[in-house]
Amino acid sequence: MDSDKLMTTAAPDRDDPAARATWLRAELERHAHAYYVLDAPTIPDAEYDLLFKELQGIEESHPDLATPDSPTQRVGALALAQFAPVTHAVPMLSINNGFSDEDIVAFDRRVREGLKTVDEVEYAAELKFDGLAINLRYEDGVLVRAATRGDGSTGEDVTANIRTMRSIPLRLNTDTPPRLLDIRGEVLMYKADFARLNARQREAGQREFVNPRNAAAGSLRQLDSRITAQRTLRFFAYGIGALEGAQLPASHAALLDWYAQLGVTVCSERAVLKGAAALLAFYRDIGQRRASLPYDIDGVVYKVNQVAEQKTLGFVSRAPRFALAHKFPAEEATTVVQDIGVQVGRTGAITPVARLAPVFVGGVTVTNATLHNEDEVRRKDIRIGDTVIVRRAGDVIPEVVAHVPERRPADARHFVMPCDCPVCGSPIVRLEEEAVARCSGGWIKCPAQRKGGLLHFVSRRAMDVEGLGDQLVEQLVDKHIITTAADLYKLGLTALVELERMAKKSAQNVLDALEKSKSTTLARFIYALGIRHVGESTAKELARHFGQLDAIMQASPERLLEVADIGPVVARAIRSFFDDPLNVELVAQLRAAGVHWQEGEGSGDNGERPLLGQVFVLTGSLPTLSRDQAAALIEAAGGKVTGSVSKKTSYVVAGADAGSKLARAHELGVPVLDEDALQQLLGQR
Ligand code: 5U1
Repeated sequence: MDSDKLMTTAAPDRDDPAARATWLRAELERHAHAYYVLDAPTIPDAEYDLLFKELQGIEESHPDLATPDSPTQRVGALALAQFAPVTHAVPMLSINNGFSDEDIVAFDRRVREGLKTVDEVEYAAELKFDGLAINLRYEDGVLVRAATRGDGSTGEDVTANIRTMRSIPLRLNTDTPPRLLDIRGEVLMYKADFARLNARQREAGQREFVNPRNAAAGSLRQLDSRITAQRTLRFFAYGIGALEGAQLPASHAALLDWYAQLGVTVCSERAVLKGAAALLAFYRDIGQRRASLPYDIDGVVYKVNQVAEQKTLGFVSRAPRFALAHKFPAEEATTVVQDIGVQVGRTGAITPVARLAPVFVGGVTVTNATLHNEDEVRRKDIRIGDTVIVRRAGDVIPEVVAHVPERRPADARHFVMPCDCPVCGSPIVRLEEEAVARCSGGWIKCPAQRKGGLLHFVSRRAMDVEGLGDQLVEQLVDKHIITTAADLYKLGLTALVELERMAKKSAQNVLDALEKSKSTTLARFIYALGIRHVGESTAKELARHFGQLDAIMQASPERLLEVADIGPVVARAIRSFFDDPLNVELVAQLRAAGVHWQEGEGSGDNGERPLLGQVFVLTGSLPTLSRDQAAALIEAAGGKVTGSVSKKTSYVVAGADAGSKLARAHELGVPVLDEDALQQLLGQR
């Protein structure tokens, strides 16, 4: 591609469809080339989808403007010259997208019309992986070629690289292999492998990857397959191309089961469902668990399950009529950095924050995104004025992922870390061994640290004081009504009702919540203290090991090191917290205010943990326990709670309205417990 194809021209008005269509084609071509060929995306997928839809709309309403070379008429972009081209025996098609419930209902209606039926249609539902589509060719059961999708007709030969992937069998697990089998699916990188790879890249002073998809693409399209071999890539099969010498299974679900028998990985997050309502329930269930899946997905896919019905429905120009990708709100979007400010955390950590032109991402409008720390700003080279890719995945704080080099204005400005805390004016210091700069004021001097500490203390997983939010804490600190967490328990109705937006009823609710919070657990109390490096699970381990607060407060670093998961840094942080007389005084005041918990005998070791090694999945509403309570009981007994059902799941605990997880448990033969059975299991302790 010549370099002037990389230039952007100004967008013509929408009221000039001919010029607009020409411009859209050039834009889409340019972005597709960057995405498919260069692995250097210039816009997020969602923006690309919008441009594509707009062009499709123009061509539909003005058929005379449609051209044979339009991106709507073909799939993807050209293959790179360095890899040998491979012509796919059966083209690798694309898939149509749906975004709203209405799109899914309309898809289901079209399918029923196409099949001339009023009955509910059977669909196979699965995940839409955010990776790279690949064709694996097996001849007489032996892997002979692997090719990327390329433009759908011709891809690139990546056999040498694919062979390095342990998850892909070099020979199919059967004595009667088909003469020819083209297996289609996605190569991707797990989020944890991506984080590890980027850490290695950073240590080696090499370029980091923007996201797991780019890392997977970069790894697969290495000319030196020894580099690919060092990267952990995975494969999930979801389709078929050519097949000779075997009977095609009668349904999509049966095809995937066959693949699994042949030793080819298929994802367990799939279901056979009837009708549009069940598809929407599947979408919502996966959407809720999206952030906890080990890999990135950008939606779910519905396919008419019966192959005979798929054949009846056939294809439109670039995609089958029997399938639809139901996309999630994009987790990445581009916007402009208007300024870079700093935020002071509860430990005094100074976090640079990008102030953004408002952008809709991950289902909400985002105006601030974290830049983590000074080194990150330098490493990612983010400047004021840059156009950046912002990511908001699940409930995670939005972050700036990367800047778009081609959109950097000439007057973009560097971020400068301030010398003094913007909140209390104390000097900002950065210890040599730390990545983070901190306000040196401590909570005594710095209201920001005080507010952060108090908000942490009252948070749901700590003392769980309902109704004490940001604005109330802000007022209480700014008006010097409280300084420490112990002061919270001295609050009275008179002080509270004088605050802004605080009616008598709400004030009484806050006081009731504070009173209720006094009865807590040792683990919650330790976590609430906000000791550096002591998160929820370390607090639980400390409570379990020592059983009593005084024992923790007096423990030497050596004794602390005996606790599971505690290393020298954490041990030192705990010791230095309790060496500070102000903290000892705080604990005494909290106890004097009536904060209490059941003290017990510490196990002194890893204790009796009857559910150790057992993996639980919770689904539906249990009659008496909330999910958090059930999870806490399981964890206290040594069990682990995860979000999805697999062969590794020991038990599924199901309540009312349990959804696809229960179906999956039955499918895999995983034992299902109700709340009573769970209590019995716990009661055996
Ligand atoms: N899971 C899945 N992803 N995916 C992507 N199935 C699937 N099928 C596709 C694509 C592009 O295409 C076929 C429907 C042709």
